[in-house]
Amino acid sequence: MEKTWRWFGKKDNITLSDLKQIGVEGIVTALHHISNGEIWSLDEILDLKNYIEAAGLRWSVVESLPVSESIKYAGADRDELIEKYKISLANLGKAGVRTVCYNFMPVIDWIRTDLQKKQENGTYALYFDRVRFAYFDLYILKRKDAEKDYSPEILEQAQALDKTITESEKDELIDAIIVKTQGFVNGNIKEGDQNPVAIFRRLLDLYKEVDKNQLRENLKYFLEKVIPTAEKYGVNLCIHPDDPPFPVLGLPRIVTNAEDVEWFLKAVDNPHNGLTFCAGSLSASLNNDVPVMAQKFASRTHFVHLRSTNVFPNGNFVEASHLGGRANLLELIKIFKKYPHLPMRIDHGPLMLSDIDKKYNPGYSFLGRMKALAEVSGMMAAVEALT
Ligand code: DNO
Repeated sequence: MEKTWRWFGKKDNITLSDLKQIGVEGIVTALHHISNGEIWSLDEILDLKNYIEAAGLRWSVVESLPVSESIKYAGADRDELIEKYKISLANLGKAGVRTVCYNFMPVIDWIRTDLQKKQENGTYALYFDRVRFAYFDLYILKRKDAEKDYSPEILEQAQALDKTITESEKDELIDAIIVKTQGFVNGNIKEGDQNPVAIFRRLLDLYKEVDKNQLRENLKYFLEKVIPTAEKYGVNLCIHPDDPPFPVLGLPRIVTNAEDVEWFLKAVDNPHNGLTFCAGSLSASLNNDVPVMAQKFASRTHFVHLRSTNVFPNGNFVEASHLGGRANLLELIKIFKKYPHLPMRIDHGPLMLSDIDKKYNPGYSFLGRMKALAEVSGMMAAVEALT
């Protein structure tokens, strides 16, 4: 696998020469300044590509070329947006940037309730707490009929939380779930937006009539239109699994388990229609055996995210060390070893040491990811030598 790193563009405080020093080979990035739904011009793509190459690196993967909400819920302007998406894909192919990650999760890109959960060793990890999430849904969002989606125990614990939670803790929860995790990945809500909860409610409303089958149809419709362009320009598209891989906020989910991936790969059975194998996302469901899934889908995997989680008996999960947790990265490295050019990035890392006050995007601090890259590089070297 090729060692890549998610870099947020020229404004990222982590520079390309920093990355060169720590053994990164390829860059994962996006034209973050272009709004969702707008065309990525060849000039803009080439400008960034040349900048990356001048530092002795290559632009290996686009993460993400975002899919507009209207394509996901089949809004009136979806065909127009799909045409723009095809132009961006063609421009990427012409520029020689040939791996493109995206996701098809309605409204919200990825979800955590706690962005700095203190760990026993003093570092901080990203965390998902079922009660705090239910609290957000029931007491902050006040989603209609939400109580039907939770067990009596969770409802009771959420009610208890309501008695103790402070206003600033509520704001922190809103910030974690729908603001800080979203803006930097070209999501729907950014820091500074007024009344994010109201924006979020309006977005959820767009999916009132969309169930899982309808979402699958909308994805298939999109793929049938874009895959021929991807094929023509030699681009590999790779969908990112849903994070977390279980139902949230009454929204349909699209890629959560092996059955979903099988459906997806068959829906448009073309090698350019592939998967981002995000080990961390998939590992957060106890129903997923991550190495078994990797074995099954390796040949249609175009991009790998290495990360792991620990899932607790109550369903809460925490991001684990890259050497531990239930994703089993060592096994994954053995499986993906067959593909020397397959881009792999370290996904998230612990927040630690002098990075704590540096305000990196959640999950994307420098030292924690550098440590994880060193651990993964060690595992890769051992697998190479011993198998
Ligand atoms: C968060 C990531 C997501 C993911 C995008 C892919 O750290 O898992 O932002 O990269 O959803 O489209």
